[in-house]
Amino acid sequence: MSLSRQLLADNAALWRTWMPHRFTQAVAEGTLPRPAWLRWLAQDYRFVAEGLRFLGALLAKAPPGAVDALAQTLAAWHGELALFREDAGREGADLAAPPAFVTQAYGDFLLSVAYTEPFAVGWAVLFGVECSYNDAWRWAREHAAPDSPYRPWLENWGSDAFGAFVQSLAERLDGLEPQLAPEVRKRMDVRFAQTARFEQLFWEMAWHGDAIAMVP
Ligand code: MP5
Repeated sequence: MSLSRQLLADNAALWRTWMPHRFTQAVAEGTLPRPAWLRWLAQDYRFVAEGLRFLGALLAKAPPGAVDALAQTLAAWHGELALFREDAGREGADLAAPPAFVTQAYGDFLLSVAYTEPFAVGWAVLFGVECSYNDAWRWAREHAAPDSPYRPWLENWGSDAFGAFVQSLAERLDGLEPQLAPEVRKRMDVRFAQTARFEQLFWEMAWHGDAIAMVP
């Protein structure tokens, strides 16, 4: 089994929590509560904006063959911010809202990976970030009505074009496998599983808000 498939197989139970999550299911059904939509808009904007730093730090340690792909990804993430601003302006979402706990923690996690882990581990995390969103939004796209108001977002991450981009990330990851030291391979498992966990928690936050249930 290829490295990218192995990582996905090892985290299949977590992956299923957003295929669909209640949030993406409600997106598809057109029943998403407005506060959840506004919260997701503001928090995901923040995630992508902070994610630029992750990509920049990863770019600094990229091998020559990965520089173009990373620079293009950085430009794409940056371009995506305009889509958020457009929708937030129309919908009245507050893009200056403070980060939710998980948004802050996920961004900090990404930066820490970029600075402290070998490049290959950072690439595996990037693959996890993009593949999880592709899978979540592709599910929603396949189940949404043609005139869904969320169409720009369904196309942004759920389209075949985005799927092909994720596939290119997977292929580059698989290409790194023969040179991986066993301890780097192990770090990849750890960081990829953490990425999947952050994705799950991000959907939970988008749906429920930032409240933490107190154990009595
Ligand atoms: C992505 C995202 C995909 N926007 N938000 C989360 C929580 N996970 C993954 O990243 P990008 O930059 O939008 O492709």
